[in-house]
Amino acid sequence: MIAQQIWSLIKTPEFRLKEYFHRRPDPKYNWHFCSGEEERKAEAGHQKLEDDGIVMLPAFFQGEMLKELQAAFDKSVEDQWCKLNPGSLQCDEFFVQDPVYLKAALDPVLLEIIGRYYKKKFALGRSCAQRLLPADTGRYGSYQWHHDTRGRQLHLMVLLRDLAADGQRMSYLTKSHLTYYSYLRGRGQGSRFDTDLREHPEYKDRIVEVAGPAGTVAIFDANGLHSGNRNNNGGRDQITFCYVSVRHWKPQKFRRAEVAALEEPFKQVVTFNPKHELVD
Ligand SMILES: O=C(O)CCC(=O)C(=O)O
Ligand SMILES: [Fe+2]
Repeated sequence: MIAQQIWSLIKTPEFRLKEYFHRRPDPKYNWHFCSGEEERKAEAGHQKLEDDGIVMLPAFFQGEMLKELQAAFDKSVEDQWCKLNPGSLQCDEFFVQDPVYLKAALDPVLLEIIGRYYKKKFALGRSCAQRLLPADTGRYGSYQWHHDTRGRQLHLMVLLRDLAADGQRMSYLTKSHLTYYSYLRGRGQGSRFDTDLREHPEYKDRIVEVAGPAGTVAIFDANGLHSGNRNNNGGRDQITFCYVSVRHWKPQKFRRAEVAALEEPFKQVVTFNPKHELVD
């Protein structure tokens, strides 16, 4: 433990410096994804995200778009049992399965909020479609209070079915996105914060539940503390898009023709990921 603490003392300034540069806006970046009424909606959403580390957009996707997302999702997760997470189905490579996923991930209002937050280039760095079935209550993996140890990074969660505030929702501690945790607290067990939350019952008033009607969107900075919840109160159908601006890229496959049809700066939200792959 002493060795780890010494290592943390050495490493923390280096990581803080990296994070300082990561957070610096790029004055040349042009992130304008929409205008008029849409831009005003995005402006309000961005302000909330900046203040709280999370913005909830209830029933953001509706009508045909929501139905298409639900139908594509049902197919993507079918039989995709996840070994790491009991009682769940998961699919990580869905952009090639149905164009509706890229349409949702590149929604102009959502990208405008994200662009205003990063103020520099970003792209889809990881994505996941996940169905949680009712399960025993348990605290493990992402179902404990944690931050994602990637510094400032935005995740966008789309709820595809109604989700109750005491169901298998994700909880987020507002205003915790501004804290920069030491190297030690960003590693392994150290990055789990269940004890901190137990020791501070007053934090309860700051918790936002990612719940609501089907089509609800939450955008949150995964540097802030958040926790999934497993329980028996219904399931959860959700798509998560992670928008990355530095380092934490995962390979992502997209349809060449769909990407070719995109205009800047939308195209960049695919191609700025150095690990993106275009397939026919
Ligand atoms: O699915 C959840 O409830 C947790 C999600 C999470 O930890 C994340 O997106 O970083
Ligand atoms: Fe997380």
